[in-house]
Amino acid sequence: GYGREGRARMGRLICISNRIPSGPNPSGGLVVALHDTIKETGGIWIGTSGEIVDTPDNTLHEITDGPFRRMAFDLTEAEQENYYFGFSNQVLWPLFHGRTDLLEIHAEYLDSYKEVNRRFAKMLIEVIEPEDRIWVHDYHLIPLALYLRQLGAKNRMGFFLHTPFPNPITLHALPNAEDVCEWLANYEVVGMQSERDARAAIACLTEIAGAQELAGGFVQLGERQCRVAAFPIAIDAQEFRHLAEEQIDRLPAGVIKPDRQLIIGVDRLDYTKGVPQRFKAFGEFLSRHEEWHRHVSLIQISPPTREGVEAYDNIREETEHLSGQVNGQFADIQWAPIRFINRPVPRETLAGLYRAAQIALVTPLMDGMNLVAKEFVAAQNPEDPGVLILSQFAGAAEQMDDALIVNPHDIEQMATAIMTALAMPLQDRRRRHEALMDVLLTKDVSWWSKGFLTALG
Ligand code: GDG
Repeated sequence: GYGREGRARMGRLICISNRIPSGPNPSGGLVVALHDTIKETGGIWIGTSGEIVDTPDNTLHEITDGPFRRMAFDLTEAEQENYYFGFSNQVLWPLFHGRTDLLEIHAEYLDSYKEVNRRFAKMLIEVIEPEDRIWVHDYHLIPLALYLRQLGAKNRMGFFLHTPFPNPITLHALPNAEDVCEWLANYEVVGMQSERDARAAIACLTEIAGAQELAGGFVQLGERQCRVAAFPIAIDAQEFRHLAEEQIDRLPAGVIKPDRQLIIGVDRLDYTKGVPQRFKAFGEFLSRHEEWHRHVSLIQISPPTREGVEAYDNIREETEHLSGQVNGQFADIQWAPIRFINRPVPRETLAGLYRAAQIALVTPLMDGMNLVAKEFVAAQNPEDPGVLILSQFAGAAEQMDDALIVNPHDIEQMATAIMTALAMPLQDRRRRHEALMDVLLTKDVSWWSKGFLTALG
């Protein structure tokens, strides 16, 4: 091998993400998708531990509990600040979602981002073997392949981006836009959530880095050739449907009320998710339709994330203000139109709520995929399904065109869509649900991981 791991085994899958899946029983879509392949190939999941230390690690440590092998390293306080909250979440996250107005460009953020990726590569090279396939996840770790190659790694390496990828004009807002292209070109496979993002990545590679576009999504940059393609991430729809069936009867009393329709929104409290626009649209709907007062309410579940970052504090204030405003304008002693919940809800409850709801509002301004859209559809009762209102800017819209597709910037159109959904005849709801469910069952999470791993070879 490259390192001290000993005898080379055949083709382990080494899965790499910023945070390793935590706890003795890690869950979540990605874990479900990759768990089996990791186990079967004797693979490892490697990433940061979530612990903060004073002196940086120089070797990966084993996480001993759990169903598959995991290794981790700890970040220092400064790395957490600059690599994670800084470059990853105040540069790349807003940039990739088209929010150049929120960019915080600072040299120390970029330096730390590169440094953490370099340090990670040095620790990895000790662990990986020539036959291993390496699958790197998400925007925190884009340069990893380049740094591993600089240390001599010749492995097949794939990268999957969970967020959108910007067009060249937007990427140019980054002083080192060209580096990002070069980083990407060091993978054999660059996976995007949607065709939109795959096209954008190819445009950036050619226009910014001067790469040559070849047939079949292949791109040549200097010595390197990589394939850029869309691999839309998915859920285990079957499992989620069962969970929802079982959980709808276990919802706390009072959640479902006769004579009251339920609209649901579920999003990490993030400025990309379009929650302010959603609240405004619901307010607009209520001001148009007095006959619906007391007969419909919106539950918005928004657990806080990335707290302490200014843009996140601001979105929290803005959404609290707007929900207060709508409630102030329309509530009476029996009814408040919006229930805005700023804490995480257990996954089981979420599944039950989706099934209890007549409408889901999934209206991000920009989103890589959006799994809430898929979970809502999977949770529905096929005999009497609810209606998905979906932003055209969610990657999910490419696959889910039987939803009611809306422009989240167009408040009036969204208000109209709420009315359309509430009035939609059963037959129409069934037809749309069937078509959507068909996509979810054929293109499920194992279809997704197999697709990527096949491309990786
Ligand atoms: C990124 C990309 C891409 C939310 N609140 C609670 C809760 N959730 C769960 C949802 C869903 C997940 O979190 C959110 O996934 P999304 O896909 O909607 O959005 P991001 O978090 O932004 O994810 C996105 C995704 O990566 C995967 O590639 O689709 O585009 O931005 O599963 O159900 N779960 C629980 N309580 C909550 O309060 N238990």
